[in-house]
Amino acid sequence: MKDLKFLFIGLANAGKTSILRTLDNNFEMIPTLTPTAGVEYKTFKVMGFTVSAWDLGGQQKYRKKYLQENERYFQETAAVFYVVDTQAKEEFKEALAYLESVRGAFKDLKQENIPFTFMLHKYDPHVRGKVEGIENDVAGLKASIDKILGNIPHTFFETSIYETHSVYQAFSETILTYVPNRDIIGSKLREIAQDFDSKMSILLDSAGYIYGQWHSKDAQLLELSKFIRIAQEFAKLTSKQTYAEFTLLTLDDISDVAASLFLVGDELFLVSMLVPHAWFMQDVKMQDMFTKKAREFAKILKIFQ
Ligand SMILES: Nc1nc2c(ncn2[C@@H]2O[C@H](COP(=O)(O)OP(=O)(O)OP(=O)(O)O)[C@@H](O)[C@H]2O)c(=O)[nH]1
Ligand SMILES: [Mg+2]
Repeated sequence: MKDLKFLFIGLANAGKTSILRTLDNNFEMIPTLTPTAGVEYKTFKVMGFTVSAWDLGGQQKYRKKYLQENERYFQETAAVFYVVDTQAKEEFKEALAYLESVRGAFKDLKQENIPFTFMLHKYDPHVRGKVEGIENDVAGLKASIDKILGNIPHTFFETSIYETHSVYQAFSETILTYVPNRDIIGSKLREIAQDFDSKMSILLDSAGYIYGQWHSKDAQLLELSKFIRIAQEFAKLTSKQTYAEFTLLTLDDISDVAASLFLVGDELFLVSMLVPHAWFMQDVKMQDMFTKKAREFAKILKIFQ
C-alpha cells in the first residue's frame, strides 16, 4: 500500500477538523469541536492508499511554530489541503498571507511543486447564490491565489459540511491524481451513460469515495449535486452482506438514479447513472444490461491495487 501525507492547513475556525470528521463519518463530533491544539493525526485507508492527514491547528501561535520548524511539519508532504472560510471575507487577507508563508516554507525545503487543493469552505447550500456578493468574493479570492501560486499545481473546490459529497469530491479527486490510468474510469463512465442516454454517471465505493464521474455538458449543477448525494448516501448505507445487484432510487419527478452494486474482492462498489423516471423501472432487460456493464469496472479497478 502506498502512503500519502496530506496537510490540512488554514486559519483557525476555517473548518479543517470538521472536514476530517466528515470524511471519517464522524458527524456527531462536529458540534462539540474545540480549536485544534497543535497537530492532530488521522489515517484513512482509501483507494489503495494509506493517507495520513495532518490537521494543523490554525491559531496564530501554532502557525508560527510550523513555519519556524517547517522541516518537521512539511517534509514529505504529498499534497496540501488549504481550507478557507468563504463566509469570513474579513479574513481573506490573512489567509492569503499565510498561504504565501506556506509556499515559502516549501520553497525553503526545495519542494516547490507540492500541489495544493483549495477547499473554499463553508460554501453552504443556503449561502450559494443567496448571500450577496459571495460569488464575487470567491472569484476574487481565487484570482489572488492564482497570483501567489503561479505555476504551482492547484485546484479549487467549493465545499461545505452540509453537502458531504463536496468534501468527498475534493478528497477523492486529489487522491486520484496519484493513480496512473485514472482517465480510463471517466471514459468508461461516459460510455455507459451514453449507451443508456443518461446525462451523468458515477463510480463510488461503499465508504463514499468517488473513483470517477462523468456528466454531459448540459447537465445542471444542482441536479448533478443531488445525483451525487443520493448515489453516495446509498453507497454508504449498503452493506456487502445484503446488497442487491440493481436498485432504482428516486431523484425527483422526472429522474431516477439507477444503481448497480458489485463486489471486487472484499470491497463493495457502486455504479450509478441518472435515468428518466419510471422508464427504467419496468424494463428488466435494460436493468440487466446496465448491471453487466457496471461489472466491467471490476477489471478497471485493478489499477488501484
Ligand atoms: N456553516 C458552516 N460551518 C462550518 C462548516 N465546516 C465547519 N464549520 C464550523 O466552523 C467551526 C470551526 O470548525 P473547525 O473544524 O473546528 O475549524 P478548524 O479549521 O479545525 O479550526 P482550528 O482547529 O482552530 O484551526 C465549527 O463551529 C464548525 O461547526 C461548513 O461547511 N459550514
Ligand atoms: Mg481544528
